[in-house]
Amino acid sequence: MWSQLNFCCVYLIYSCSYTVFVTVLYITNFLYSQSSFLYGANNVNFTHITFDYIVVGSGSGGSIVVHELLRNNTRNHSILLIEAGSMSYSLLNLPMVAPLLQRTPYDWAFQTVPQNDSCWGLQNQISKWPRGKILGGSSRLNYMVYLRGHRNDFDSSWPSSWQFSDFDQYSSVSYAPIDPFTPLSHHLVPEDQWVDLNQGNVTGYMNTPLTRSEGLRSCCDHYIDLENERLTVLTEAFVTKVLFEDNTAVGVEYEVAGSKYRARGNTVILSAGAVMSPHILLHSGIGPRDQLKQHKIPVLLDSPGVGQNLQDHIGVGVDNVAINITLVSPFEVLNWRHSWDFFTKREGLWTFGGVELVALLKTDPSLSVPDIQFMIAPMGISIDAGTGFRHSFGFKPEVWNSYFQTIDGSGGSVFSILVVLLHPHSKGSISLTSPDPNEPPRIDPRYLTDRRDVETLIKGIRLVQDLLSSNPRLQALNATLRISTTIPGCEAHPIDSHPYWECYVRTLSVTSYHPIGTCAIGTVVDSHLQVKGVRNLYVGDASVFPSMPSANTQALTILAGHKLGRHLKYLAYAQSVSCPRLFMWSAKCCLLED
Ligand SMILES: Cc1cc2nc3c(=O)[nH]c(=O)nc-3n(C[C@H](O)[C@H](O)[C@H](O)COP(=O)(O)OP(=O)(O)OC[C@H]3O[C@@H](n4cnc5c(N)ncnc54)[C@H](O)[C@@H]3O)c2cc1C
Ligand SMILES: *[C@@H]1O[C@H](CO)[C@@H](O)[C@H](O)[C@H]1NC(C)=O
Ligand SMILES: *[C@@H]1O[C@H](CO)[C@@H](O)[C@H](O)[C@H]1NC(C)=O
Ligand SMILES: *[C@@H]1O[C@H](CO)[C@@H](O)[C@H](O)[C@H]1NC(C)=O
Ligand SMILES: *[C@@H]1O[C@H](CO)[C@@H](O)[C@H](O)[C@H]1NC(C)=O
Ligand SMILES: *[C@@H]1O[C@H](CO)[C@@H](O)[C@H](O)[C@H]1NC(C)=O
Ligand SMILES: *[C@@H]1O[C@H](CO)[C@@H](O)[C@H](O)[C@H]1NC(C)=O
Ligand SMILES: CC(=O)N[C@H]1CO[C@H](CO)[C@@H](O)[C@@H]1O
Repeated sequence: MWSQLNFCCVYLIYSCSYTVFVTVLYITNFLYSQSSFLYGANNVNFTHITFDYIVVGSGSGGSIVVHELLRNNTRNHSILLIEAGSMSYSLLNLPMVAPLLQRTPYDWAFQTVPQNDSCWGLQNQISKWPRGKILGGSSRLNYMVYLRGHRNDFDSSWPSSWQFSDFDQYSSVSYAPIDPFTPLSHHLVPEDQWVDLNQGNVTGYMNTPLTRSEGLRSCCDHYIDLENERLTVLTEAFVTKVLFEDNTAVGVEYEVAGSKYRARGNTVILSAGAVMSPHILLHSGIGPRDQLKQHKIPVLLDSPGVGQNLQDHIGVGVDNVAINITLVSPFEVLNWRHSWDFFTKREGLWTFGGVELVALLKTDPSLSVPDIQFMIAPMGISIDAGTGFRHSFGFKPEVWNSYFQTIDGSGGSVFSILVVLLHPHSKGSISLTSPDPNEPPRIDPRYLTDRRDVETLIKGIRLVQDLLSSNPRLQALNATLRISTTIPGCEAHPIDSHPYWECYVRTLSVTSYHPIGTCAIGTVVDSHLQVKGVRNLYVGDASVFPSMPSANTQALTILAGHKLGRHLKYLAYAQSVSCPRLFMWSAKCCLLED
């Protein structure tokens, strides 16, 4: 009775605040699109100008490309940045609001095709793929984790010009580990396992490094110098294809409010993300010949790799640990102290991104790179009584009711050690559904189609069990891995058996939002990220990675943006002073450039 009353309160609080917030978002978005979609220009038709660079997409990759092209560039290059979403504004800098942006106009809200070997607990076995549709792209929806991965990630699938040390040489984005937020930080981790994971040569735990500054979200569009007069930013403009003269990219075609326009540029950079960059290439006639022909798109270049090699991180373990204290209570959002802490100290729940601790671990010490990541949150997705997260992931009602909603209404009696598969063997693809670029692409990640991926995730769950059973401070909180006899479809398997965990993994695993690889270095682009087989066209986003980093993907995407921006500057510099080709990438020329 008491717990039902409690549950109703939580439900009411969250559904009301969610509705209010989303209404505000819709109104703001509407006002923005009415007032102007322009920054630094008077119209949306640039027929008579040729820009030096056109950058498509302002996400983690595109923002940093623009930042590099403007930074210390004395040659007055003109840049047109075209973004399909609208401008951002300061409310959205509050880290706490990020999950609420999903399923709003700031989200592309992509979906995969139904999965056969995974997503059994999701409606129609479809995985929802939020992606940012706003200045800043997915860096505005993400949880701000800044992890670089492991030195050995740059294996033989990468060209030798990509090294872990590039992070030190190029990256100018600032980040810092979050201060311990709940007692979990002190209870969970054995002292000898605290490390700085961003050194790239260790395994262990740390308080999550975040791209956050003074309690506010501070990434990637933050680094775009919007006041620079050499930059024109066009928002709410949807790029449909790249324009070519022979094999040379000369501009893009885009749509604003239903009308088609063209812009000319000497160099075109696609930074539309791992879903949309291959989509734009395909609609430009660059892709697997048979697929283009099937959709009656004239073939400019047969490039079989476009859209292939799709990889994503999936994780299992939301709400997986029961505990007998409350770490973050659902009622906490109403606590006036958090607004006080925010306005006076830039601390507290409003500034919290959700992930308090991260770990990189090896299930076998002989591995050259970590194969499992833990993302540890001091709450479960049941905290909002099924008003938000449940729909963002798309859990089936019966799965929600039998696994998540069984947690009593106080909600705080659970937290999450999300076990993430770092290097999936299963690979999928992005492909055309129609000759119309406004139709979203077909996304098939083929999650868990390779058995080895299931085995690794089960080993990861065993690591969670080891952690919980070996740590006296966690035992003092009676922390136990939740094992449910009622997960639909898994009831028949003996509790805690291998088949039980396989069923659990295939039913409850969810995306951790890291699609990559669909315009990979080696097959689609060269080591300088230029599209092979055509001229003056580059890709600068998460789609260029041939393989997964042992980390969340934004740090590596930012690195790709830096490397591409610098390369283009060097190229322009070398052309203008006829720097000897041999020395083009040498430190000397770089110094002259900077
Ligand atoms: C909910 C969520 C949480 C995440 N959490 C983390 C995290 O904590 N840490 C981490 O490292 N990573 C995280 N990620 C992943 C990370 O944000 C992405 O890997 C990264 O932002 C990808 O950058 P990108 O430049 O490839 O694409 P995006 O950032 O998605 O940028 C693509 C941009 O291109 C625009 N665009 C697309 N198509 C067109 C078109 N046709 N015309 C014009 N513009 C177009 C889009 O609107 C968007 O702005 C998260 C992602 C999500 C969605
Ligand atoms: C853009 O401008 C050019 C020339 O000024 C004109 O021919 C063209 O129709 C315009 N496009 C649109 C969609 O208004
Ligand atoms: C760039 O612009 C500035 C001022 O607009 C001008 O003084 C300078 O000569 C220009 N540089 C080049 C290389 O064109
Ligand atoms: C799932 O399996 C069915 C039946 O075997 C098949 O028709 C379908 O194409 C498969 N779906 C995917 C996404 O592989
Ligand atoms: C990891 O690298 C850092 C600096 O790059 C170095 O100081 C440290 O000793 C290395 N640690 C190990 C375990 O190799
Ligand atoms: C400890 O947890 C187990 C399993 O969740 C539960 O059965 C038991 O009652 C708990 N004990 C205490 C003292 O909370
Ligand atoms: C939590 O469980 C432990 C172990 O069962 C018990 O000793 C402790 O008193 C419990 N704490 C609370 C707050 O219930
Ligand atoms: C040589 C030079 O001008 N370097 C500048 C490059 O830009 C950064 C800031 O963007 C300055 O701090 C450097 O001085």
